[in-house]
Amino acid sequence: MSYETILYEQDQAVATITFNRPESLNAFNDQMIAETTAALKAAGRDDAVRCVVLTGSGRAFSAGQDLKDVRSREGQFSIGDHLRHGFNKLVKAIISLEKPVLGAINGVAAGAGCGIALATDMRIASHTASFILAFGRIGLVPDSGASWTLPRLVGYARAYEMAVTGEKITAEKALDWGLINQIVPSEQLPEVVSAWALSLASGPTLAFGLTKRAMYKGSTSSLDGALAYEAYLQEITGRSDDFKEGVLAFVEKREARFKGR
Ligand code: LHQ
Repeated sequence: MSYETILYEQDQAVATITFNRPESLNAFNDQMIAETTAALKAAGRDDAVRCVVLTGSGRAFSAGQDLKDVRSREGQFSIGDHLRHGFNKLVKAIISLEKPVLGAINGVAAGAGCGIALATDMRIASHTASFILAFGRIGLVPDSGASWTLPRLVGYARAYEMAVTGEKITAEKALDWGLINQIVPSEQLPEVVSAWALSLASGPTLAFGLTKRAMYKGSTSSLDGALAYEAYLQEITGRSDDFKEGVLAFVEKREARFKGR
């Protein structure tokens, strides 16, 4: 499939999706929302892909919704429908993708761009990255899942502070608050993200994918519910080739060679 607003590249078992509207700081128009969602689904269906990286071209990760586009459609546009048919599907495509999704946060992530960054499983940020919950600045509530992900990551008070101040959270503060996993100098971001992604892609992909499911479900269930769901999922991973290989590699005192199934 060919895309116009994103780049889709595959290196070994890692697919990288790059938002590619740098002139507007990778703001999302309808086409970029649809293409990103389609690319995530394609990566999900492709057994040769075992890790997905999301990043932006130029100096931003993404400045969120393309506000110039919104302005040009004033009066003919339902924001609720736009979310239901657009960003909500994109965010769900990240979260339901049963493979690790790494955010390579190369610059500012604002509004829906911040929501999308927070939907990734791990975030490696350049020292120039920042996070802005810009919605309140234009009279909106957080969307793209940010009202759900952000308080879980940083706690209610910090999440609410970010929402009502619209303040820019620097990479250092984001690390301190638990919004990101690591900061690297910007010139090293591609290399560090690639090392992470290749390492995740050589892991037991079935288990890594189901870990994501377990954690999301666990965050909204009772302890009993979580224990039952773990037992259910472990029955599945326990029958996998990767489990057999993992145990054998342990006994033989060597590195496991996982196939992802
Ligand atoms: C942009 C944008 C942008 C278009 C920079 N759009 N061009 C969902 C459903 C429906 C409706 C509404 O919203 C949503 C969800 C949301 O995402 S709401 C939040 C939308 N995003 C924002 O409010 C952030 C707007 N951008 C900014 O505040 C700044 O651009 C940041 C802080 C991200 C970066 O500031 P600077 O580094 O100073 O860059 P800049 O402002 O000079 O931007 C560079 C260019 O990018 C500029 O174009 P120009 O032609 O003047 O050079 C901007 O107009 C354009 N741009 N964000 N969201």
